[in-house]
Amino acid sequence: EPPRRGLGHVAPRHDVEGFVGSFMRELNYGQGVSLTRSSLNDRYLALARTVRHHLQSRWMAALAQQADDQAKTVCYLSAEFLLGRQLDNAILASDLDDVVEEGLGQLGLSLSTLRAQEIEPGLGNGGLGRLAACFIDSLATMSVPCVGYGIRYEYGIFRQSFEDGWQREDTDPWLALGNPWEFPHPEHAVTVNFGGTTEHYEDEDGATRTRWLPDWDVQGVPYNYMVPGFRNGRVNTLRLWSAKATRGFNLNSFNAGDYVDAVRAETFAEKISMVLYPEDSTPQGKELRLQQQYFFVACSVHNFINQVLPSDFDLHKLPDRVIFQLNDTHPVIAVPELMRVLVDEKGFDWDEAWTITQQCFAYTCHTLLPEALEEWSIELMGRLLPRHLEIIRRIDEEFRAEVAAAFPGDEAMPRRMAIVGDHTVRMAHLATVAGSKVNGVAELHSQLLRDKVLPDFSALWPEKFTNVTNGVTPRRFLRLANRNLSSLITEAIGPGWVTDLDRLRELEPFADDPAFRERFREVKRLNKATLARTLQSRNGIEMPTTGIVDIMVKRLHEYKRQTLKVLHIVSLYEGVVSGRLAVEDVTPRVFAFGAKAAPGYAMAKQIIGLINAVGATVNADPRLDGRLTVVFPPNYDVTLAEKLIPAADLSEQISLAGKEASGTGNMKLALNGALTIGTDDGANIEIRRLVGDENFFLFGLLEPQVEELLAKGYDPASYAAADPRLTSALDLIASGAFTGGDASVFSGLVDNLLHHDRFLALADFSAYMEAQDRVDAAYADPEGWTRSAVLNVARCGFFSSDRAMREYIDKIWHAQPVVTSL
Ligand code: 26W
Repeated sequence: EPPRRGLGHVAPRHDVEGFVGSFMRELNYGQGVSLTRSSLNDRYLALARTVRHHLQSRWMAALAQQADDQAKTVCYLSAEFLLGRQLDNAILASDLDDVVEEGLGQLGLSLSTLRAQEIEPGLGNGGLGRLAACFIDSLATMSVPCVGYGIRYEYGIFRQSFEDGWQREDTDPWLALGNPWEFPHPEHAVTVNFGGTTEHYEDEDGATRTRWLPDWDVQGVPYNYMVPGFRNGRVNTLRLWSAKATRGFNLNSFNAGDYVDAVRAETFAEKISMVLYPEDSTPQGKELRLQQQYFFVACSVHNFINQVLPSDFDLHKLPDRVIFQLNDTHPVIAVPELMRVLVDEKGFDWDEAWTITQQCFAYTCHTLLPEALEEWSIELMGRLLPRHLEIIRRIDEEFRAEVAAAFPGDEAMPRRMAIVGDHTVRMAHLATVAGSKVNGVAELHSQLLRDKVLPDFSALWPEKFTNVTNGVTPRRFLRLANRNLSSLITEAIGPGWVTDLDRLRELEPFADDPAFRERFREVKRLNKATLARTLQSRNGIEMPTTGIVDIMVKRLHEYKRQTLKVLHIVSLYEGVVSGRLAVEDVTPRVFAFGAKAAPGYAMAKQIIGLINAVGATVNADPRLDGRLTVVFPPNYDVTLAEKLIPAADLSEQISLAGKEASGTGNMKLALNGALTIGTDDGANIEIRRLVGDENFFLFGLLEPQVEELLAKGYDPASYAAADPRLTSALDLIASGAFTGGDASVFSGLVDNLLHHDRFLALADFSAYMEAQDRVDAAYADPEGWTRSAVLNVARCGFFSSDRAMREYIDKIWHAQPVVTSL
């Protein structure tokens, strides 16, 4: 390829010789070491920088073009982006696989050794953060202008280890060895204000206006990340903000003579982006978290308006050029922030600003748990963001007047719908009032959102509510994570599926081809062997590679019901030990778990302790003849997911119906040829409809039945009494059989199940056991099982995040793809 000096940059050479030269220059002059003296980390960094050149050159072209064209940009505001490792995705996107493999080979280096050196950016908790990463991947691949905006946490999600089976948390110093994927731009730092008071004043035209007199500030320094499309020449930007003390801040204290105070001020300011909050369902109402939220949102709004848009841009036309998508309520403070900028800083009338603001936002809700809906105390909001609280109050007053007019005589309605409650600001209400659209993340979730979570709002504005079922990126979770299956698919139907996942349908006829099925089984065998090697070297875990690989990977939460899975395992164990089951009749299985518990969630940590205790006992008991194995590798993350998912035969999606908003692990597993055992919940419903009842193991109460049971009074002990297997399993746990005879360790957990069981695990136990019998029966017929597995792959194209993005574009954003000239 010739250099393209006309664009102001030189494209790197896309051949082996060019790669080797560039790699050696990075090693020698970037890292300052010779090949012979270089460490593994030196080599990884040199490789990463060599690969990134190929994206950078596209990136510069994309940025130059973005400034020229008038396209609408999607600003995806998210407190979390759970990206996973970058190297392989960058190599894939720039079509460098062969060049890198060959080039490193010439130097006597191996790609697999170097890629293992990368520490993944764990800047998210789970589903919501990973979804954001999938969405920006799809938008880049579809050439839609998008900027992802978030926080560059210095410490991502904690590192989990087990001590005697109990979770221990350590910090995640992911930046310690250098990060070749980010580009800091301190010259574009944004000042963010906090605290203080507001005052009214008269402007030149005699109008009364308000200004904010803050009493402290920090700087947000942007760090840009490349978000490459799949071989389409498009590279979008993810802009993560890092907090720095402002110079003025330090100087004031310094002049006052207190040097130590000045240094303290610095750490105070920089604390804002220090650490990701590890709760993913129960907001803690912590001041620092509100600071984080306002910090990144204020930086992002400012950046888009003042640094991305042309300087002469007429802000009346803002809705033509931007949509701010709110990833749950975490960035909702952006709503009063945009109002403040338009009204206080740009001199807009209130009504005019509100009309614009409402068109610029849309809100995605990711939960159904009432305790997960964020509310901030009025006192805290007033102390930290006094002007924003005023703005929220005015929005609230006008909104309540609108409600009163729409429902005359109904006095309870405006009170129920209020944004500002007695003591708190309800962020979901603010998001719903401000957003042009509100969406849930799977069909059932969107319906329950309308009917149960925000019924008054959907009565007032039925057309505001919509559904977009989640999706996952086929690049990372099929093409990269499962190269064996990808090759088999491509051999059968060509490579087009990578960007057009519906084409997996063309695999359907192969489900009836015995030779194809045998090759499909060979892929699973290889993937299981790879997983076993990974677990061995990562944790010294011994994993058998025969039998059903039965996987449950997701955050630890009672509603997701890892306990139900444990009760199944304990029941099988108890059955064999008591003689109720003949060991020869037990289908060999590996039960694999991956799950982190929020550090403050005591019951979740108990459940982790229980899984490990049961695992230790079951794995060591010779009476089981090695047929049941529990593996629970610590620190489940995106990197481990990419190894577990391709090896799975069975996908456990067993949340209580009506509680899991969507799930996305369920999609990744089905797409990789695992069969699902699942409840009628979240996206499971859509998976089952697509793959067909006969290729899905459904069990459990339906959502309306859950409601009914709870309404008439749920007595978990009666379910335990009604199923002797359940009685025995609970008794065995309570007896101390898994804790060296100490009955006290899990007594709280068992009591909770027998007397509270908020998520109806006992009510669904018998149905779950019966479904697991169906699984065993199906697995006994390898041809039938493989046929179902192939059909799962063939029929899950719908769950591509490309499709999800198309729906957001059509229903919510009305944005257009932009053609990047290569
Ligand atoms: C601490 C407050 C809090 C509350 C909720 C933090 C984070 C959350 C998230 C909304 C939790 C979350 O990740 N939800 C998951 O979002 C996925 C993507 O839409 C869904 O697939 C999961 O079902 C949902 O649990």
